[in-house]
Amino acid sequence: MHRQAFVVSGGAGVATRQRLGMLLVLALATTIGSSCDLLDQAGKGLSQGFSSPQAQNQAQQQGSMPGMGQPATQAEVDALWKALSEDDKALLADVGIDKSYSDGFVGVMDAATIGMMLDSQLEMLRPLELHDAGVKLGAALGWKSILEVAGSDEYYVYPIVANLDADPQSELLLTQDAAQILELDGSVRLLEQPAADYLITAAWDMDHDGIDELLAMDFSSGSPDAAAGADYTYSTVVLNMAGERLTSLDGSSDMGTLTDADIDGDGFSDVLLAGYDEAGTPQVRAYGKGGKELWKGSMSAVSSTLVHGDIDGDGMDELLGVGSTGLDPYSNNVQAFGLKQEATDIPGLSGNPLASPPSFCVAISAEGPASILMGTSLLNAVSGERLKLARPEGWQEMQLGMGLGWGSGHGYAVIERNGQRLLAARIIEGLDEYRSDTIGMWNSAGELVYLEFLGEEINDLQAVQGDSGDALLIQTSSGLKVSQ
Ligand SMILES: [Ca+2]
Ligand SMILES: [Ca+2]
Ligand SMILES: [Ca+2]
Repeated sequence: MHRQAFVVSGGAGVATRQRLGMLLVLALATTIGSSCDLLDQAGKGLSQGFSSPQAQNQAQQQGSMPGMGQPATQAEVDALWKALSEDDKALLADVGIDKSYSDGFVGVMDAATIGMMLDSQLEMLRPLELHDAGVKLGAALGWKSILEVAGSDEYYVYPIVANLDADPQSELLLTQDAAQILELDGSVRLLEQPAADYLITAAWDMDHDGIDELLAMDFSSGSPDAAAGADYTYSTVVLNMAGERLTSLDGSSDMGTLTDADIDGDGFSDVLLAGYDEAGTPQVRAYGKGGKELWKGSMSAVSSTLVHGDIDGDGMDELLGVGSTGLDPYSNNVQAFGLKQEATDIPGLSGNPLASPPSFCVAISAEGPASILMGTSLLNAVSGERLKLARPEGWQEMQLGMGLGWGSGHGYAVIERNGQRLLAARIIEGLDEYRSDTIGMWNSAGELVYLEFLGEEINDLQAVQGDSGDALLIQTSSGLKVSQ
């Protein structure tokens, strides 16, 4: 596993390496499937590249689909390389791509695909023009840097927001080779090391004493499981802070773990494991106090973020998903699932072919149900009414993006500030852009009440409990910062 380096970050090369890293993620994502959640929601950085319409048109005009055409000749590769500007060649050289590297594709791949690869590399490598930094609307939050990272180490910071001790402030659990606890003041201590066969994946207060226990994958439990499409599945165990095993949970977590849904409405968060049953069918299981199984649903989660919230106002959270018969998560069969209410249609969403996939549930009003964030609108699932979130002045289009980091946040949070509940999100100007340097906040009327251009790109954003109430945690290319 990668070793994390807690050192001061080193200057200008960082942004370039970040986008190169994103490119690798992009290449992986496009291999897996061009309609996955990340691609739809993360903007240009992930939606362009091998699968972009322009790229495909280009490929079709030349009579070949990517990777499917006649292998390129030396003359074709020479021409591609000759067409590059000297600046572009220098950018490529920085990441080890030179003429001889391109020559390696002669006879291997068609010219259109090689051209697209170079183009998408360059797209990532060219410097981003960020907005002029500053707070444009609302009283400045102010940011305290609590962790600085160097280079590609940003991709390995995986902060799990938890409460691991007696004080009410959040701690961040950083799990790499060794688990470390990062306090919001920036101090770090080591977690008492659980057995080496465990990988901590989440924190959850199983016994309702206000202090989280730890969820971990038990690698010693691995078993061949061809039906699930994976080589191995691992059981999920609950550990105390001393690393001792308290119990194990039956469900698998291959498709995600959620620890902030209250499925039974008892006021405490339950844990949801989204994975597969023995027959390979997508399944979600919910566990409450003491690890007792509360609910089991055969469904495919609609997205990797496991969208959930009390959308009907009955005090119990629903999970938004597609029934197990819905093979395509975007088949617009999104329904609400939950305790005693499996597969309930959502007005304005279920069966609506024009509806955006749900990305987050927002409990922003003092009363009533949580709204569902779809695109840049909030859907009231009871009335079917949609509320459009206001755009920053002068912006023609806006995307609310899920986090690009490998962290557990989603690029959204609901926080209380000056007695008002607000939706906070990482936002991107335009539909074809990916510069993620902006934070916006909206009130329950959909009015934009805060706008800040951070001066660097934001990978992820989530809520934490700070010294004086709710705060925002952001993950940028240089590390972690907390609002003051
Ligand atoms: Ca506890
Ligand atoms: Ca509960
Ligand atoms: Ca409910």
